[in-house]
Amino acid sequence: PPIIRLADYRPSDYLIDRVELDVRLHPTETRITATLALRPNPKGEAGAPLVLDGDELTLLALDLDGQPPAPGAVEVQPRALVLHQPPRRPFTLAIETQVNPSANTKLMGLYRSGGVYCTQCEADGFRRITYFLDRPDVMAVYTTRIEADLEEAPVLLGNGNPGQAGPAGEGRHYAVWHDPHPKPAYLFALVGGRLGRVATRFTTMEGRDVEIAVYVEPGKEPRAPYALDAVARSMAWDETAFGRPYDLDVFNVVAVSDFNMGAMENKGLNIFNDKYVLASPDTATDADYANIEAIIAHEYFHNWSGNRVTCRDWFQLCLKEGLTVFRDQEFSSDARSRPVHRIAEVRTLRARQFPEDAGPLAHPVRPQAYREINNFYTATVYEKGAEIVRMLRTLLGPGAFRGGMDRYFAACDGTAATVEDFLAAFAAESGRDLAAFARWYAQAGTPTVAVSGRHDPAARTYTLAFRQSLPTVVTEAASGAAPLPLVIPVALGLVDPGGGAVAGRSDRVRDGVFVLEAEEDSLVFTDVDAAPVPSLFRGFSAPVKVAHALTPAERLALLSHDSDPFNRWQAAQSLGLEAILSRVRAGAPQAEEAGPRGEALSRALAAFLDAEALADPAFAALVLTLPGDQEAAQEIGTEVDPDAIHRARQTLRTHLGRDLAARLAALREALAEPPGAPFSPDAASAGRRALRNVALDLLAAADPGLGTRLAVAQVEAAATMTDRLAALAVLTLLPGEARERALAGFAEAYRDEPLVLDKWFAIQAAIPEPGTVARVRGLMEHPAFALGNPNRVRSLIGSFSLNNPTQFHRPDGAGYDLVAEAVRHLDGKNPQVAARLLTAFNNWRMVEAGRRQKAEEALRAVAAVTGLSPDVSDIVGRSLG
Ligand code: DPP
Ligand code: ZN
Repeated sequence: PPIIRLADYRPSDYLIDRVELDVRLHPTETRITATLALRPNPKGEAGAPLVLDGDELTLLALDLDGQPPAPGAVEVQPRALVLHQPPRRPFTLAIETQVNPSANTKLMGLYRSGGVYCTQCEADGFRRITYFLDRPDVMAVYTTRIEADLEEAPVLLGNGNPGQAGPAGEGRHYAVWHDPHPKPAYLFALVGGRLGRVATRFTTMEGRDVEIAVYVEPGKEPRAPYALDAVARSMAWDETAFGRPYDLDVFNVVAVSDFNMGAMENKGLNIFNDKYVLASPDTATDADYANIEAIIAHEYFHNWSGNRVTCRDWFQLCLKEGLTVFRDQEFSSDARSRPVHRIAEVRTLRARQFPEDAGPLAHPVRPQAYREINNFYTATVYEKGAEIVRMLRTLLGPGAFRGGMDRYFAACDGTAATVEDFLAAFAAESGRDLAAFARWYAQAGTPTVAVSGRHDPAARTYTLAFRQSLPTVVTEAASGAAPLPLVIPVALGLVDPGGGAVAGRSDRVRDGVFVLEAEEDSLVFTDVDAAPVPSLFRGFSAPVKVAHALTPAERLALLSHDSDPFNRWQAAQSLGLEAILSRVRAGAPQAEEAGPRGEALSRALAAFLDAEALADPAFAALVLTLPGDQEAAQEIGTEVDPDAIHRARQTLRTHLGRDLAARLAALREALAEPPGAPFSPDAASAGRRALRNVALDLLAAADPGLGTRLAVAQVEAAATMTDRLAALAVLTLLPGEARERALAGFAEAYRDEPLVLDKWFAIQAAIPEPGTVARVRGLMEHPAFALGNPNRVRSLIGSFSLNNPTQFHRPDGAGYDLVAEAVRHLDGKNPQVAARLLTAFNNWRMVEAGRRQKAEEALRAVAAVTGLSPDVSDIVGRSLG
């Protein structure tokens, strides 16, 4: 596919003010009449041909101002409809197209999922419904008439507010929807089908009475109230936190079972992957509840950050996604525990965004070029994009940040905006020059900040020296230019190793934040009597790697005495990571010893558990969880041996499990749920379950016999899916008959629950044993598996490639071959999901030479396939590039 560059952006030559759609739904022959009110764009080129985007459309009829266009004036191309010499005044085009929703396996445009008609138009699916100027800076007011067979599709939903509805003859009926807010085509949606419904009402701060409804597969209504309530809570929160009210009379959410993404923020009609709507204690884990809440909030918040203010072009994707992730993170932090949520955010960033930023798919938060925009819905755009907004708030303070947000919404409401527009609002509000800060959007790669501290007892000063170093990232999507220093907010404090108070002061630290703007800088604290331990990047105040050599004793001081919960957790993580790395670097497996860092960690965790495990179980569960294999691999960076990392981490787990056994067993007792206790998905209850299950996991690592007995008992007696699945996951690490029996029993119990079987697929795919490749191949033949369903594919193949480093990176290449083969099969059906799967190869250059060669062979085999989709060919090209 050709490359598209930000620098080449030009306004559209034509604009569309109004769209009237008449959609006659039919399983294989859906007909769409689009009546478009067009006019030349004063900012475009006068007299240019009108080029409407189209993809896999059958054109049935075309009228220009009520007449067939002159012969030769129209050209139908494979991916466009061209009108030569269009009128130089406003004009109307009426276009009739036909599509086949049942054959649409790409799940872009109009398709059928479990018999329900639905749409997905972001980024460029609307052109698969009708010919259109399918770009986000063309915004129109839509009126949609939907007609369908009454039996097949009694529910008909569109964007905006409902209008007329009624019978349409021959067993058919219709409904009209009108959306008064101008929007880009990617926010268009319609739904038709047989659906169950739950509903509630919400009155906005402006007094608008809104009906909120969640539509699900009939019979699944009892699993919808949690999502419904999350919508109402999101509406209330956006009013309080950002002053943003809802702006239509209805807000509809529809759950479908075949969906490429998590969910989609179509105006007034959010369409969701049912995985992120349906919840019951017996089918959804605590993590599912948290995700549902977060994604409902995310899509709802897009109504302002994305819909009312949309993006000028797809390079600005972070403008809506990074900002909206930040907003949903804040919502979840308010609804749950802020420190615990912050740790979860950072774990995601490190597990997904840091590796992306370190490999061939690295790109700036605002990429400079792309070939396939669907491949840029990435951890960098979303998660690093959110971190940039968070840094802006840290730098400006909450007052100026909120003021800047208000200005942004006021200035850009109803427009298609840019990152520059966003920053301009904060610059105007705060009076600050944000030009250097803007580099965060343009420079790819994870910065490293090296820090060293020096205490001068005579002068009673403590000096911290900082140095930032930035990788030069040369990829297609990045500029490749030498990086310039970033503006890095460093939230920090000094901690007394004994737990006392430190009096030190520096006038360059404001509200606990020092701003590092130059490549090198240093900071002097006065009145410091004894050498303190610096607590740096509190709350993870910037998305950087910190190079700061601390002794185990200093890390322990932070774990025990820091006032910042994030850095307390970080201290335990760092100790764990150093313990893993020192074992890996030592090479020989040194029997079962944990090494000095492992010993230190054990002692620290014992003290921690004694002092406060029960005070905040969710936090304690995170402190007890070692950094993952992938994080250790990132730290090593080159010639990685995934087996060595895995062994080192397992040994450390075993060691911790042994040292802490009595405490862990006592915790399980103390946290046991009384029989018959009512279920609550709230953060406190989830935290107790999490700590109980982390305890089980470590106990099982230390004593497989005991672990098997406890886990089998828990699988059988569990009152929640959280407990049942956690025990089953523990069992998957303990080879033997008990495991296979438990897996078979689980499959039998949930045979009619595809979303639960997804969890069953996922944990089996993650089993770190050589038999797993064959197991996964076997599961691909399971009746519940379907290559056409993205959730199934992600659960089985995605989990294998992302959660099973030793088997994906098998030395014989069988893991790579499995994934590459799945990508090839899937590409003909669903290129977007195929391309996403292939990104698992992102860090292939990091592994040792033997594996590297196998990975390259697998990638080259994909690249050699003729007729690859643009999606997969883009990923494979950049991965090998
Ligand atoms: N539906 C995706 C999201 O909300 C893309 N907009 O992030
Ligand atoms: Zn989003």
